[in-house]
Amino acid sequence: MVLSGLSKSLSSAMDKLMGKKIDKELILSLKNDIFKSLLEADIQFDIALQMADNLHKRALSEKTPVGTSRRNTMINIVYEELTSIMGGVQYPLNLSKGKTNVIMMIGIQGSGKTTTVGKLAHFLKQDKWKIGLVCTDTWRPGAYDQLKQLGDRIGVDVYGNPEEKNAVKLASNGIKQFKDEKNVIIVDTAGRHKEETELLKEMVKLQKKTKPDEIILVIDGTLGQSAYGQAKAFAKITNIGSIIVTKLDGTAKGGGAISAAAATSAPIKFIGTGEDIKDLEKFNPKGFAGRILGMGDLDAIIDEVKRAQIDLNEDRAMDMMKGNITYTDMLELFDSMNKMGGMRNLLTKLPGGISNSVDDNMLATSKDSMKSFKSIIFSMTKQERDAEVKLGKARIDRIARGSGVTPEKVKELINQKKVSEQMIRQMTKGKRRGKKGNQNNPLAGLLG
Ligand SMILES: Nc1nc2c(ncn2[C@@H]2O[C@H](COP(=O)(O)OP(=O)(O)OP(=O)(O)O)[C@@H](O)[C@H]2O)c(=O)[nH]1
Ligand SMILES: [Mg+2]
Repeated sequence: MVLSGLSKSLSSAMDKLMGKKIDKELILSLKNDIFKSLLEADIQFDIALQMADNLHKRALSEKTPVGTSRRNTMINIVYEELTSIMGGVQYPLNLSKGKTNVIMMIGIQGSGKTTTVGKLAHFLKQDKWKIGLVCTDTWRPGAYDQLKQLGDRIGVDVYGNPEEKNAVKLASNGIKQFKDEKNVIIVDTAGRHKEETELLKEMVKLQKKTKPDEIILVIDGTLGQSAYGQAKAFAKITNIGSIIVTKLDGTAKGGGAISAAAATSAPIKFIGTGEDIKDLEKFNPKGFAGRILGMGDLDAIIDEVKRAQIDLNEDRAMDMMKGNITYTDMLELFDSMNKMGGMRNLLTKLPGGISNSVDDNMLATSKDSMKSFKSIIFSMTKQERDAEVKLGKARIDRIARGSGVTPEKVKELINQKKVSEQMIRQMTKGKRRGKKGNQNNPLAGLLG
């Protein structure tokens, strides 16, 4: 598995959270363990430090939402921070239908450019793109033959001319040849040169001439920390749109190249995981972080924390239990009803088994009512939304005009807030006396 070392050391760091009280000391030791694991995987020092610090701060300050455990909240924080250093979200290639897209592949010698051109062509061909490959490498012996062989294997046309020694000419001739019949042209460039500055100059010229829609920097995943300087050098002179990290199969140093992406502010879009044409994977930071954390039940844990976060934190829950609901709470309620399978889910977050006292018929929600209620709440001032402010006739009329409803509808909402507060008070009182809450209470009012 890619980055298996990091995976192992992070998992054993997380194991320490099992069955222990998660206090300041444990959080500090988790932070230190994770920082060490990141450095061992060759993640760049500043990035590792930043992640460890963020993690530490969040672990100390973030409350555990009702409905999940402290341990799961910690796991979620580690997962989110790891995802963030991997680039956060997945980005697609910058290709448009109805035009000829030009991709230029750059990187130093042996990084895996030519192999990756073949892999990418194979990948895009499966998505029905018509592809042409252009060899502009005038330095590597047999460069054209290498690309031609790859093209033949996957059934893709290749342009090149081993006699021509001008890379820019090769690029423009190749693009000319393919521009009418192909919709993706991938330009392979040289990696070796007389010296590195000459190579970089050639890339600048090629970029000017070919005006690529996307420049992809190929970074060798086995490089470790030195990938950072290399990525920076290319980023300085060319407009890098994305990164492909190669050779992530069987290297413990992959973190170096992965964190090098930060030097270019371009996202990693693919990773190379073997020599075969099929060994190219779309890079999805969330999935990748998940695999590194390598916990079988990770998805379920993250899902549980997300659901709990959307709903209530402990303080709000306790306040609501006393029957203090704000209009902002009602907004959240409406949203969570939309997103997360409704009221029942929200009520299960309240302590005391309140949800058992609620009849399913009461939970049927009118979407129209909810929509009007939301726009009414949006027309209120922040203070009206968040604090106990009595709404007089003038304000009711103003809010009704602002939200395009009748004043009666505003009064309906005000009434429903009162009714819901009473209902919660009754239910919690009932619970405290060991009785069941009032079955006929007017929760249905709140729910439209
Ligand atoms: N294991 C593994 N090997 C790879 C991967 N990608 C490329 N290689 C190997 O790396 C070596 C160099 O690959 P090339 O594609 O020729 O590299 P290049 O960047 O085009 O090299 P130059 O044209 O000389 O600059 C080859 O032996 C490839 O098989 C990968 O993802 N995994
Ligand atoms: Mg090559």
